[in-house]
Amino acid sequence: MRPAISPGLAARLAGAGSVVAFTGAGVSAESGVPTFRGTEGIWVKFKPEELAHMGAFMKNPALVWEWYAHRKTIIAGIRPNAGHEALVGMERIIPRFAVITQNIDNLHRRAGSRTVYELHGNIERNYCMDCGKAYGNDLVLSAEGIPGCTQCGGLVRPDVVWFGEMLPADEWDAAVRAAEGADLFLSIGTSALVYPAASLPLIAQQAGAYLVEINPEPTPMTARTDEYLKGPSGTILPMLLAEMERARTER
Ligand code: BV8
Ligand code: ZN
Repeated sequence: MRPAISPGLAARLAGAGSVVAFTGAGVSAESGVPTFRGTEGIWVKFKPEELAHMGAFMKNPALVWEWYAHRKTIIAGIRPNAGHEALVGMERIIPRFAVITQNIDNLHRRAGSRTVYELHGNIERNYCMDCGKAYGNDLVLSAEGIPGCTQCGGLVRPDVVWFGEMLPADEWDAAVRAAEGADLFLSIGTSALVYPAASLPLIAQQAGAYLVEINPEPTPMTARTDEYLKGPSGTILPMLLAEMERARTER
């Protein structure tokens, strides 16, 4: 499925000085990472809000850790896809380029993206809730049941933002600045349901950005976008990169 690139978008791809790629679970779908709200959802019997929540963790840390260990194992076994790689290519030719991701799978950094703002944390990082000691995945995946801090015996948790928790202030502030300064804002593979992240596309558009959505399905935001490219990011992002490169070589 290859939607046409409108002349308006081609012109913006050619001339963009500042581009933001805002990504959600859909950009990792073609790497084999299940999305949250798709039919093949991670654990269809639970809603993310029921598991990715401090209350759930305090009530049943073993169940929440089982969910994260399952996701960590999936993510350890997959690779970035053509969509992640196209964003690395864009970063090389666009004067100011940033990825703002809701994903915790670290695939943008593994693909080679350099400016990546992780709004919801990173599943490869964990920390002790009592003393703050940081842990990688080796300790937590080898622990029997619930990982305990080797320094103070406290409960270790994934370094991700749960529902009801604040986003990391420095990442959020940098993301808002990037959105406000963008000529072109690409909203890629997100259902645009989770706030405050979902407010970034409209912050960008109100500050003057041309807002493009890339998703096989329309979302609650589609009607507000300047352009909607219907299709998978693994196909569409390489097309946009090729258009950017063509326009720059013809200069
Ligand atoms: C906050 C990390 C408050 C964990 C995540 C009532 C009670 C409590 C809170 C709220 C409430 N009402 C609203 C809220 C706020 C809440 C919220 O927005 N809830 C929603 C559900 C309504 N937000 C929060 O709680 C946030 N914190 O508000 O703090 C506060 C304020 C002041 C002081 C103190 C506190 C924190 C939100 C962060 C939650 N953590 N993840 C983890 O991952 O385990 S969110 C989680 O959902 C992921 O990060 C994910 O990225 C995110 C959004 O989902 P998407 O990425 O969009 O994925 P989804 O599956 O939904 O969609 C995939 C899309 O891809 C689809 O559209 C599909 O069509 C498309 N697709 C599929 N294949 C492809 C594709 N696209 C392209 N190519 C393909 N091949
Ligand atoms: Zn500790």
